[in-house]
Amino acid sequence: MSRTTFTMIKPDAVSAGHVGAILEKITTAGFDIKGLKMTQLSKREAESFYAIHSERPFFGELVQFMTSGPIVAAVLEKENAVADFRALIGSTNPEEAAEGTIRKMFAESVGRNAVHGSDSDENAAIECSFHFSARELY
Ligand code: ABT
Ligand code: MG
Repeated sequence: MSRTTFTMIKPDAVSAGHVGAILEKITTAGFDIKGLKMTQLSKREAESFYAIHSERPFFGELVQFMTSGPIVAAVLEKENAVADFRALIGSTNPEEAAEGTIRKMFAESVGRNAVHGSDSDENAAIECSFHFSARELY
């Protein structure tokens, strides 16, 4: 099992001013930040990042939302990183997210849900290298 996962603080949470509070939750939960950057996804980048959902009815809105403003991307390290981070962020739909999870605290809706977390070790590796070069990781 890998010790690495990837997260994005999404445009809704960045524009609402939640970056500091979310990073605080992440580090308090025991994750080390190995890489961190603010950036804005192009339409092409968002379409490629979410290509798995390209046939879903919400794809257009998803790409529109994810390109609507800057995001904060981070590479995180911890024992059992992928599963532990998914537990920390909570369910995709904030109405179903457990008390104390990042999405329960900061997400507006299923489509504007504050944070992304990789769903497998394989995708974590792909997503980390999508956003960070080796010299941007510490
Ligand atoms: P991500 O971390 O963004 O991948 O979310 P998560 O893995 O929890 O959920 P999935 B199923 O991967 O959803 C991807 C994005 O699609 C949005 N979405 C999903 C909708 O807008 N409507 C829906 O009905 C579903 C199932 C939520 C996710 N994100 N954003 N932004
Ligand atoms: Mg997902």
